[in-house]
Amino acid sequence: MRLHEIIYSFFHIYVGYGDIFPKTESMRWFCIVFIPMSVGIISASLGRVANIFIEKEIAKSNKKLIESEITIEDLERMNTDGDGEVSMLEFIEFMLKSMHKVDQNLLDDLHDQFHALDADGSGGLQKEDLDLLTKQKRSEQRNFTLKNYKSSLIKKGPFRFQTSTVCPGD
Ligand SMILES: [Ca+2]
Ligand SMILES: [Ca+2]
Repeated sequence: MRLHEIIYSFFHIYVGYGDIFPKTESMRWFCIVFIPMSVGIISASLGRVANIFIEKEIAKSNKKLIESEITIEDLERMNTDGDGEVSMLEFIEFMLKSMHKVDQNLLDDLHDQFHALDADGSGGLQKEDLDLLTKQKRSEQRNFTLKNYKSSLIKKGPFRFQTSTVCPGD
């Protein structure tokens, strides 16, 4: 493998007209390994460079958002439950959405998960919620077992008593 062949392989990748191509067996094998590898490395490098610019822009935009003054309209938009004030949770959710760190679907899913865990509906998660959920789960399992037992009895058909064909007077 000669130096000019290695240089040709670069032209082969980046120009690719086919007028320059590897002639020796060893150079062909080198190209088989080198071409896919170099395409992968260059793609990854370009991706990283692009990410650096994107991250810089996002950081700049987030800094601008944090430093910006909050208006009455912002407060009204943040106050999602309409109780007249912005809670810390409402503020954080609003800022995360504005920074494109979360979307509304993810927030909705998290709200649903919280409400499902808050079994007593107190608005907070306590040990009592977990106890209540465990009891509900056991009760559901018991009902499920009972329902299965009933349906298995129904499938077997009506229950019949054995009646004697012999009359009592005989
Ligand atoms: Ca509120
Ligand atoms: Ca609770």
